[in-house]
Amino acid sequence: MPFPLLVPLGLLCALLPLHHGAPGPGGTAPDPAHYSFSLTLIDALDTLLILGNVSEFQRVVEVLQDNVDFDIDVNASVFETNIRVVGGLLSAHLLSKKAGVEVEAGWPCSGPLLRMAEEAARKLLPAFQTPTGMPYGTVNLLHGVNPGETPVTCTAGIGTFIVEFATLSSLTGDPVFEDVARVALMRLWESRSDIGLVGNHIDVLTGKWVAQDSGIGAGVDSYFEYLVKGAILLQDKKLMAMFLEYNKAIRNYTRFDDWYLWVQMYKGTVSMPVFQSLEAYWPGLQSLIGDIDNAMRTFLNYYTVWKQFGGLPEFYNIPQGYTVEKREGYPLRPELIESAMYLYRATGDPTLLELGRDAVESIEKISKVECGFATIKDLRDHKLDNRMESFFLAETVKYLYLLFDPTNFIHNNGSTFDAVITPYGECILGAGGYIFNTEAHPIDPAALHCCQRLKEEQWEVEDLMREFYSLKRNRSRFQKKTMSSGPWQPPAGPGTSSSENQDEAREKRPTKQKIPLLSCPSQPFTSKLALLGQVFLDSS
Ligand code: DMJ
Repeated sequence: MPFPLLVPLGLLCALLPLHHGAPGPGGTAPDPAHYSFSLTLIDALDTLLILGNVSEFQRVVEVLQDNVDFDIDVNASVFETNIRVVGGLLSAHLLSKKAGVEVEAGWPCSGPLLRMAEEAARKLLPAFQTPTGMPYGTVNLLHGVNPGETPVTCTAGIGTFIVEFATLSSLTGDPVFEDVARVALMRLWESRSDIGLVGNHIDVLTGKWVAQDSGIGAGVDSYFEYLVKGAILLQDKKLMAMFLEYNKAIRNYTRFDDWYLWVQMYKGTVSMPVFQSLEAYWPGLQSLIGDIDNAMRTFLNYYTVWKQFGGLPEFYNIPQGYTVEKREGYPLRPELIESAMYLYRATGDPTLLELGRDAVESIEKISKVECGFATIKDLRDHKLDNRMESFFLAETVKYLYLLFDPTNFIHNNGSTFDAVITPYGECILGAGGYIFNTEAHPIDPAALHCCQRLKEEQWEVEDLMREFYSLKRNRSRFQKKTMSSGPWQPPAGPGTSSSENQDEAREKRPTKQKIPLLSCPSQPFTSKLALLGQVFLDSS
C-alpha cells in the first residue's frame, strides 16, 4: 500500500500555525488561509489521532491552548469558521481522552478545547441577528457584523450549522447555538420553490433569492448534507423528512443518467450541464440514507472523470466530456474519496479501493512538493499552485486512511465502548456511529447525551412553566372569553425579530423521541432525579 509515504510528509510540514491576518481580496469573503488562529493546526488535529499519532495530538493541544486567540480584528467566513474551527475543536475535545490527553474533571462537559469552540462560535452569533434569522456570510471576530456587509449569503452558508451548534448546545447546556441553527434551517425550508428546490444565494435581510441556480454542488452542498447528518445525530425525523422531500425534487428535476445538473429553481429548466468536483459527496450522502444502488451508479460516473484526468477538475462539462475554462484545477478535494469511504463500508466493492489507490498515486505523483502537497492548478498540464488547503489534512488524508484501515476506531460497530463518569452520571462514549461534520471532523453522537441533565432539566422546567401558564391562561380565557391561543406556528416571514425566532425554534425543538435509533437515550426528568443523574436505559 503506497499510503504510508504520503501521510507523514504531509503532516510534518503543514502543521504550523498561520499568522497572516490579511483581509479577503477586494472586499470579498476572506480567505481562511489568512486567519490568525492556527487554522491548519485545528483542522488537522483529529487526523493525527485517526492516524495513530497521539504524541503529536497532545503537543498540538498544548500549542493551541497557548496560542489561539479569537479576539482579533479579522473578517472571518461564518461558514468556514464553523466547519473548520468550531467543528475541529469540538471533535478534538471529544477525542482528547482517547488521545491520552489528561482531561479535567467534568470532561466531556468542560475542557479547554470545548471552551475554545464555544468562544469561536459565540463570535459567529452576531451574524444570525437578521430579520430572517439566516446569517450573514462574514463577521468581524472583534466587532461583529461590519456595517455595509453584503446581505447575500449562499445556501450552504445558512444551512450548515446544526451538527456543530447542536453539539455545542448539548455539551455546554446553552441552547442558543442549536436555536439559531434551527431557525436558519427552517427559513431555508420555507424559502424553497413550488417545485421543491432551493437556489444558490439568498438575501438574508429580505429572504429573496438572488441566485436561482439549483443543484447539489457549490453554494448548496452541505445544506443537504446537514439535513441528513443533523437528522441522524439528533434523531430528528423532521430534518430527515425535509431532506427526503428535497431528494425527490432533486431526482425529478436535476438527475440525468445518474449525473446531477444545475436547473432553474422555479422552472426546473437546465441552466448548466456541469458536474462540479464538490458534488462528489453526494454518493456518500445517498449511502447514509441507504440508497446504495443509486449511489454506486453516480459514483462510477464521477470515477470516469477522475480516470480521464487523474483527479477531479473543479467543473466538468458533461455533454462535452471535458473541463470548463478556468475551472481546470484540483485543490486535492476530498469529496470523491469521502464517498468511496462510505460506500466501501456499505458494500465492500473493490472498485472503491481502486479509486483510493488512484488517488494516492495521483497525489503522490503530481502534487507532492518539498513541504507538503500542493493544489493542482491545472489537471491538463499538472501545473501547481503555491498553496495547500487545510481540508487536505482534515479530510482528504483522513478519508483515504479510513478507506484503507478497516480496524480504525472510527469504524467501531458498538462492540467496544468507554464508560465515563461525568458530573451528570455515567455516560457511554466511543461506541462508534461517528457523524463527520462537512470538514470530516467526527462527532461522537453519544456525547450529546453526556451533559444533558442541565439542559433537559431546564427544558423540563420551561415546559412545566409553559403548561402551567397555558392552563392558567385557558382558565382565564374560559372566564373572560378574550385571549386567543393556538398550536405552534412556524416562524413568520421577514421582519420577525431574532429573539422571537429563537423562542419559536425552542418550541419546535423535538423533545423526546419515542423510538431512539441510537444508544444513550435520555431519561425523563423524574427518573433521572430518582437515579441521581445516572443515565440508564428504560429496560435496565
Ligand atoms: C470543505 O471545506 C468542506 O467539505 C465544505 O463543505 C466544502 N468542501 C470543502 C472541501 O472540498
